[in-house]
Amino acid sequence: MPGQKNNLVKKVCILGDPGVGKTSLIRRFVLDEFDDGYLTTLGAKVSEKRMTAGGAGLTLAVWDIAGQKAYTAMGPALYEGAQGALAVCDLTRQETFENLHAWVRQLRDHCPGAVVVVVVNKSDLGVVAAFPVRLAETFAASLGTSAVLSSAKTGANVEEAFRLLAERMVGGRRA
Ligand code: G3D
Ligand code: MG
Repeated sequence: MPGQKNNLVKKVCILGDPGVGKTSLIRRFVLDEFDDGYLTTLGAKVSEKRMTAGGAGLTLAVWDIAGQKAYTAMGPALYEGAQGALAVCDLTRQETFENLHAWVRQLRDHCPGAVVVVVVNKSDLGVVAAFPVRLAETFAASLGTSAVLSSAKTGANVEEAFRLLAERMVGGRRA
């Protein structure tokens, strides 16, 4: 069917502890395409963004965790049908990196095939880094994926993180 290739919709979740910058990253990425649809019963907010990846048009349905929820509080609805996730931590708080293991484990329990990209956010605060970025890179490598150092504040590497995720979901290739 003509155009079908351009109608791919991929569900992606933005995971990570409260305050790491999940909502800020989505706002930065989605810009004027921000969708205020609020699924209060599911505790999540969904924004849509059209983009091109791997030569094909696709729509990312980006699921943000509403409120200040820890991984222990997330139910299966967040993860159901997810094909990818950004696992986000905060460069200035080491525990947010430690907790990424639990976030990714929970995602994998529900969606074993989901593609993950590790995001170390708040790179603009690098002078007060609480752990070496190398640790996140090693963790990402153990998952067969990559780590991206981003700043939702300056915009650095935000588009790149989503693009890397989209390309890996579409192409199925290891990046
Ligand atoms: P969350 O959705 O993961 O809970 P938010 O996180 O997006 O709400 O961000 C939490 C706080 O971190 C916000 O500050 C936000 O402005 C800040 N923040 C997010 N990303 C960055 C970044 O890249 N750099 C810096 N310096 N700050 C960032 P407030 O003060 O509103 O709590
Ligand atoms: Mg938020």
